[in-house]
Amino acid sequence: MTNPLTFPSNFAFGAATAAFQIEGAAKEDGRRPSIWDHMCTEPGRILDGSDGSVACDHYHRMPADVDLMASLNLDTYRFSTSWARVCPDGGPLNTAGADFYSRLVDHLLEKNIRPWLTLYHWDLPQALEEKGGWTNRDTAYRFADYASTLAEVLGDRVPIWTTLNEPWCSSFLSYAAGEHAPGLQDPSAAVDAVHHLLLAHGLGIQALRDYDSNLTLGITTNHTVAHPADPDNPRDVDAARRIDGAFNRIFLDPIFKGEYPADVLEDMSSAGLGEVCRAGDLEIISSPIDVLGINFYNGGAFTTLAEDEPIPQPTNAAGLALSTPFVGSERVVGVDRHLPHTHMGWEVDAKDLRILLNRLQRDYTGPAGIPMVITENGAAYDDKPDQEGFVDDTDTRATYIRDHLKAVHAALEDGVDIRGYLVWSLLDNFEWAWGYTRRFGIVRVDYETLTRTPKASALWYAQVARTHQLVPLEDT
Ligand code: IFM
Repeated sequence: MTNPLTFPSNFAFGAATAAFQIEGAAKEDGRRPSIWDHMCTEPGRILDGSDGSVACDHYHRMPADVDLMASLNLDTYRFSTSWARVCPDGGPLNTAGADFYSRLVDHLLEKNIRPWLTLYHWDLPQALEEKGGWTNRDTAYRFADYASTLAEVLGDRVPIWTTLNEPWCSSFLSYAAGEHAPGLQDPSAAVDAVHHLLLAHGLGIQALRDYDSNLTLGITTNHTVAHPADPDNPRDVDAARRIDGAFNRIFLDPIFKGEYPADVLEDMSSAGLGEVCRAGDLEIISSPIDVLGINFYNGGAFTTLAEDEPIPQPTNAAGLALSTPFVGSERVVGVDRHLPHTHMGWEVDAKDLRILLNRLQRDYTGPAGIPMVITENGAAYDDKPDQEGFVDDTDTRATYIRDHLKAVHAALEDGVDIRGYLVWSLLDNFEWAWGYTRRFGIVRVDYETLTRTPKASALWYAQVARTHQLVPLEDT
């Protein structure tokens, strides 16, 4: 029998969540509505018609949830703060709201769990959306104020800060496709949002750096590996180039190279990418960071439809008509690679993660001399609990995580500087347009009783976190 793969002793093993997806307490202690509260009131937006008013009730169950993390041997917990709770309506500090995060951080530190804070995981205060949201340049400055305000409260105890989670989702999926809040279907709004989100990131980094130059600062971006459906077909090669541009390079080139990629500017010229960029913005956006967070779920193969082929009509989870997320051509579509799929319909191919990590180090983090951390990776499966509420997800979620950890290990052996892996997610939670119908947790949440029950994946992952070895699944 071969020895299990071993990770470095200082490699972080943890879990990630986001405020809107788990907290609930939507109207407590001065919290005001976010764009997601608003989105949930609109018919047809959320598959099961649910909302975030209770979610996992983490706001009231936080100490027990932290104890649960400790029992699973997690050394790092990545959470997001709700802007609408900390600075309601995008205004000044709401002490009662910020106190929740102060208690969370204290509890984590008591349990020797490193707090990793994400400032923006998609829940913009609705009051700011009503002034244009991310299409309004001013939102970037309000974000910097929010970053400084929260640094005054938590900067003495939180060592790692992420500005934005997955700006692709908060721009293209939110302002062009219309699947995510605020649900617009306007490519011009989306490309303006891209720029203002990047500007917010840069201003946020500067504000946090001014507060304390010793903080570890970064951003989390979600990436895909775009394969041409047929590498010998120039149309497919071009489709893959566009997807790579729209998902990967449009964010990473400004952050690491201080420029938008020329081909993406060209692809998205009809929507006006870069038109809202002012002198000095790209210097702000490329302010140095200390770590790049990578969220990875799937790669894909792409082709360009011929002129006479109809463009498929995208819909949201509930069947509502959407627009394409916009990659500079609505004719670019994904091609089925006949791989296994998760409950999200996303194909599973862990090899793509290794390819991605090598590429990102080569093109971005290597030249900048900074490490990466996998800030999200995991999978939704249609769990079937037994009578005690226990889910044996050994053959599904645990296998997915094991295979992706193998890919991370392979990338480490390739020489890629990766410092940790945070599973998405600690708990089953509100999966945006899918409501509570898709379960990503390694811990099951019974939404009737709010009872938490670690799944087989959690018990196995706890052993990996404790030993830093990829212990065989059958040993759990
Ligand atoms: O649930 C989301 C999370 O909020 C951001 N990254 C992807 C996850 C799964 O869709």
